[in-house]
Amino acid sequence: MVTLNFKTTFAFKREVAVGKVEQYLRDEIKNHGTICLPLIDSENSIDVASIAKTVEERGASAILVGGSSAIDQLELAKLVAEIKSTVNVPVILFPGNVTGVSPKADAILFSSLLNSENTYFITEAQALGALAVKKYAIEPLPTAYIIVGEGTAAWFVGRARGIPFHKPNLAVMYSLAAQYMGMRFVYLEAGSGAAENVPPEMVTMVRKHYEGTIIVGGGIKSPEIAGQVAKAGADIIVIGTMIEKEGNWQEKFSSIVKAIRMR
Ligand code: 1GP
Repeated sequence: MVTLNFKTTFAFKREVAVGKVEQYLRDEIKNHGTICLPLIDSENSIDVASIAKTVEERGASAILVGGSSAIDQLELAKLVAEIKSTVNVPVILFPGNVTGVSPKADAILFSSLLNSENTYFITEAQALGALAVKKYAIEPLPTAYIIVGEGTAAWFVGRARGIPFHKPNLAVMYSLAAQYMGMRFVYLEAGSGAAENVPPEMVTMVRKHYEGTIIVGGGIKSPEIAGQVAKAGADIIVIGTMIEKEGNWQEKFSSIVKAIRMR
């Protein structure tokens, strides 16, 4: 009887390994080549409902909500609910800490900051947040978060030993390790508002070796750069600061979506 129980458990686990949101993202990537996920920072954004509606109309495949310094959980819950009631695309949490878990979201980038020097950001925050993710039935997307470069909030808060921009082989090593640990997403992060984006050459190298979904973000503001990063092999491009800071961001957002779609 015990053996049977184990078998049942394992079979069940295999079935739920890829959830609805992950499957949806895979389909979107298959249909479009590279997709765009705008990031709405819960601390900085005003008029989130209208931003969410606009990005959805202009081709966002899902919406990320979070930020490395987000600490107000009530505010975050309100924001997620507001976005959920406005758009049909999935709302995915992008937490910088345990405070980034919020009940109404569809999924969460359940991330380990692999190149942090502090174990809190590699396994401890994850352990502290895991039960809440389960309780709220948020789909976890197993993600290796890898910080490239230095000087950004994510780098500072996460105590990262940033991968030098000209050392793509280090990014490959971390990405392969992520794959061997079962992480189906790698997020190459230059940091929000970074002066320099993750170099396309680094993305190309990671693409050559890593078999999961590659997310690239930080400092991507123009269709040209977004197009280069997509062509290099990114599956998902994240755009945050451009939406927050640029006056005519709507047109630019559409151009970015157009530039990265290869199918
Ligand atoms: C930050 O990668 C995201 O975590 C987005 O970066 O704000 O620079 O677009 P930007």
